[in-house]
Amino acid sequence: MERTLVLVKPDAMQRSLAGEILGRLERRGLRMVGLRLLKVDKAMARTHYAEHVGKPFFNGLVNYITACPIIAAVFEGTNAVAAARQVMGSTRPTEAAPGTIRADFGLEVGRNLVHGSDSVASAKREIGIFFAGQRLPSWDREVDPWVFE
Ligand code: IDP
Ligand code: MG
Repeated sequence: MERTLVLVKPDAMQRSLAGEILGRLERRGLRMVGLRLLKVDKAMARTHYAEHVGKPFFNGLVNYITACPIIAAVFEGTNAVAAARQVMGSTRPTEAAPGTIRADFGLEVGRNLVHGSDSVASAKREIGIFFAGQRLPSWDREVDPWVFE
């Protein structure tokens, strides 16, 4: 069982696509185990995107991710890291496969709607940034959704 960090980025929030995006990941079979609405500050953005420091798009990326409240979610499931990125599609929306979030809702790499951790190690690091000190709940006692006791 893996966990991955998903961000519904500001363009998706402003376009009211949060439910659509979380819904696609949910319907794939990934389980939500963490959920937060927050406004990312510049320091948090720089920490989260540390691997991109010095790249030409870095300042734009920080301005983008800090623009308005976003949703941070942790999804859990078999190969959750790869499964979430598969639902999202390639970084550049015009190279993403039809049926993926990035292809279906956008064109611009700088407005690609969603973030997903790129490895188990990245997921661990990023969940630590967005859910610091929080105990994520477990799904170990599910009820039968069709039975009322
Ligand atoms: P990923 O989000 O698919 O993992 P990364 O290469 O890690 O892609 O890049 C992080 C984010 O930085 C992208 O999702 C996108 O928002 C932004 N980004 C990446 N490359 C460019 C670019 O060439 N121009 C503008 N923004 C970019
Ligand atoms: Mg990345």
